[in-house]
Amino acid sequence: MKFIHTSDWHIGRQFHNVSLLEDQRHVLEQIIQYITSEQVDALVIAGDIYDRSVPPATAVTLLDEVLHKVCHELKTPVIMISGNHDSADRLSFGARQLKEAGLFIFGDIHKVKEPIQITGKSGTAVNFFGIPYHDPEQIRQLVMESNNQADHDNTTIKNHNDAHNYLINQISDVINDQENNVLLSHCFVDGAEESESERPLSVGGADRVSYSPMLEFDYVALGHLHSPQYRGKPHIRYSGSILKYSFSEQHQKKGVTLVEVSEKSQTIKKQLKPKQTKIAKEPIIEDMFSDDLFAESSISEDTSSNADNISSNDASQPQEQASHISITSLPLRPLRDMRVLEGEMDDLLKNGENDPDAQDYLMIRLTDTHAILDAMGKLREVYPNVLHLEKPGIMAVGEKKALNREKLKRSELDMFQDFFSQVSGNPISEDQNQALKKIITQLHNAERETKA
Ligand SMILES: [Mn+2]
Repeated sequence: MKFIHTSDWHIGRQFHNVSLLEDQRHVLEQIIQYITSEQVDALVIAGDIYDRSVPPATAVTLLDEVLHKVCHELKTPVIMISGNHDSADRLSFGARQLKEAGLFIFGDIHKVKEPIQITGKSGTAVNFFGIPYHDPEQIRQLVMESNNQADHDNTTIKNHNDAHNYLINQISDVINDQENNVLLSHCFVDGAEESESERPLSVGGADRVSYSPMLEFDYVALGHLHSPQYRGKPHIRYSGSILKYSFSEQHQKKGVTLVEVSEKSQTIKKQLKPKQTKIAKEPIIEDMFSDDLFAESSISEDTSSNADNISSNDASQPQEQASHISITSLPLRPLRDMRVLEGEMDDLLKNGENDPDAQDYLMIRLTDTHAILDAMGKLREVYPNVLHLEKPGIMAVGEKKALNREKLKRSELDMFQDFFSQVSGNPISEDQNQALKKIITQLHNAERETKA
């Protein structure tokens, strides 16, 4: 049984006021092609389908087109959960009716115990459980509603980890570990690597959850983090976003994950421990993480900084990937890449003329040490999608100068001289220079008086 795991589509996202809709359409078409070429049995989307809880109409239309192609034309079921950017209620519109059409939307935390079973062309069946994004308050409410008095008395939900473990315990009650079970969850697994384009789930690190309760699943399709990576075990994995959504992601390799599930062998079944009725809550203590005991690596080759916490519960687990699960990354090629270029204006303009990827979304760091008039306009003549400009060259010069009043005056003078010569085409004359110095001094005096 084969499925594609993807997440963090963020349809409708704007980047520096530019709509990425065409870029998103471009990579979503590649996912549709992979469904055909890889003979995939299901498409799994682990949340953040939309970028906003109330997405623009164009975003809704694009998702509608994609789902029509996959569910209706390719007859491939789609299983999705809502992420922290989605409105679970809005995303779940028509969910009960859409099941008939092969679209399975998990947006309700009350229904985590109800898996969707999909049987692949190979004959192997897989149960998909979905945990939509939730905050601890929602789970506190859920516990209150619970008819189970023991639950009511003994469960305190203080943070995201408690909330997540509570829901996994609910699933543990019904799971059959002789079968293949896949979990979808939109959460921040502790120790995993952040990117700049994710919206924090809560302030101050209280949003982290432990991977260890998820070890009992044959595969965990995670969403939320935009860099492809795994935590704890290779099968507890983030596919990453479909596009780079910040310049800090320029070196990440975006793609989707192809997962092939075979029947569990008798050996694996026998190795399985008797089912735990409750999973111990493990407090997360960030300072404990010193070694990367599982030697995880992120697919993106970015170095993963922190190791996850290892509990005694984990140590008894086999360390390598289970043989009935095979995982492959399939790359997505963007319409326009996101890059950072650094250099002097003249060199950048020269290179830009012959750059086959001049349409890429660019952040440019200008290293020129003098001010340049309308630098953005000049660069956009060769690189039309320069979205952000930094001037470390000028900043560096500024930093070298001590910030006493005399020096400050000089740097203002320098700036104006650069500006003047670019506008007029001539260097500033001595008379003009004297007049300028006088004005700057007057301004500084006036400023000092207002402060005093
Ligand atoms: Mn996201």
